[in-house]
Amino acid sequence: MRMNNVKKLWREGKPAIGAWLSIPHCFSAEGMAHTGVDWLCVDMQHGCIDYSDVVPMLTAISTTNVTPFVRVPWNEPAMIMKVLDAGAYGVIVPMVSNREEAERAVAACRYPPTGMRSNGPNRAMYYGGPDYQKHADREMACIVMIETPEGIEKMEEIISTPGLDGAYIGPTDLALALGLPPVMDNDEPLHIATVNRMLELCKKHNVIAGMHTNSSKFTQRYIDQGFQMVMLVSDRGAMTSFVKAEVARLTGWTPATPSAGQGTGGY
Ligand code: 3PY
Ligand code: MG
Repeated sequence: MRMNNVKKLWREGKPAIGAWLSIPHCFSAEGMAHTGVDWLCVDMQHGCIDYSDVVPMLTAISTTNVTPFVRVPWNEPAMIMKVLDAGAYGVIVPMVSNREEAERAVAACRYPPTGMRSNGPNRAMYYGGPDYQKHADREMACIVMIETPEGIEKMEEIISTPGLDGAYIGPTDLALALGLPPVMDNDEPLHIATVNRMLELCKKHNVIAGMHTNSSKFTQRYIDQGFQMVMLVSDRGAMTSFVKAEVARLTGWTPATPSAGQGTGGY
């Protein structure tokens, strides 16, 4: 079976840097797969992406060695199993708040007798290989997001869930859960303290710590701290921030349409 290159990096104690896909197209996914990142995440939660977009996007990513993840819209076993069957090598499950919810996510990623994943790896077998079912439990990464008030309170019971590969922070939901404005690259002392507490618990329980950022500055900070799954930039954020910056450089011209919205945010 094809190895999960990101899990290999983690086993070697190394970080894996990723990018986020919010645009529902195989062409942008393929382009992002050629940028040098270790992993890409197709975002079904906040990206403009449905299941029928996910399949060609995973196919495009599989033209490279980049490891494909999908963030599912919610902690629903049916969708977790469907994206794994389509060839995702890991799932990121949002807003997991307690041990029971974390166990549900893990079980959806593992075949019986360990879990409850149903058999039917249709595209996954072309991508992974004919012995897919034999090794899938070892290669699939199950990552849960900690970003709700209950999840913050019950961080340790989530992180210590048997079979879990990692816990990933959504910084803006985490900020909201802490009563702060939803800022991505966040320097609020309470935010920093909560992030640090999660990192320590991940180290204690031997699971990888993941973090979402919006800049190389914050990506570097979290890698240096010991986070092993760090998200650098989204397709939408990269595209719009680049064009916005280039527009701002022009002189002798006034834009008829002022730029709207956030240029860089990568949810
Ligand atoms: C958050 O910031 O809450 C996220 O989930 C990032 O995608
Ligand atoms: Mg979130």
